[in-house]
Amino acid sequence: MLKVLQDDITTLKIDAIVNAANNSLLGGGGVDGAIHKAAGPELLEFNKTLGGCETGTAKISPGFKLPAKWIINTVGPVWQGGDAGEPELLAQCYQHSFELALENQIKTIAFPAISTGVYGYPKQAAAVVAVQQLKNYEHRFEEVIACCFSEVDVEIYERLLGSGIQAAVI
Ligand code: AR6
Repeated sequence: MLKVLQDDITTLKIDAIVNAANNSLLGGGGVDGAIHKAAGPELLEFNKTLGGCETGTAKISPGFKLPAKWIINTVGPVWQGGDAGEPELLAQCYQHSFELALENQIKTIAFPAISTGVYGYPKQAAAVVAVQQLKNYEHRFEEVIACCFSEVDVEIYERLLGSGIQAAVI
């Protein structure tokens, strides 16, 4: 089941939340800062052992003090105008996060709108990529949540879902 929520992702009591991190995995602003704050300093100590993360890939950490059991850290592309492979890299963030979730028997997972804050990816364009990937994988999970921070994001996701984007065969 795929659902759109307007919420602070750090409050969700589910198997895994996805973090829109940076290549260091050592924290930052936006959703990354909120997740580190809510998970506690053990997250930083743990992530120091991970050796960073390439853009478009993902690494997993325990949720520590979060209600969520796991954090899947992924690194979205910085928007550079759209001709630098941004859509492919963004799609890979969702794909690698989902694959890591499947490897770890995760059944319920929530994603923020990766790259659409500090990294400047236009919200609508990013949501097209996100919704396509969320639909591709939803049948392999009990619950997939698009966790939006703003009402504008909720409207964009709901419009796209209503417009009938089809899942690709994977
Ligand atoms: N819950 C859900 N969504 C949130 C939350 C929250 N608590 N806080 C922010 N968002 P951003 P990026 C939304 O900037 O663009 C960090 O410094 C936000 O409104 O967090 O991928 C990292 O360390 C937006 O829709 O991530 C990197 O350096 C979305 O999350 C860099 O920012 C993503 O915004 C990554 O930039």
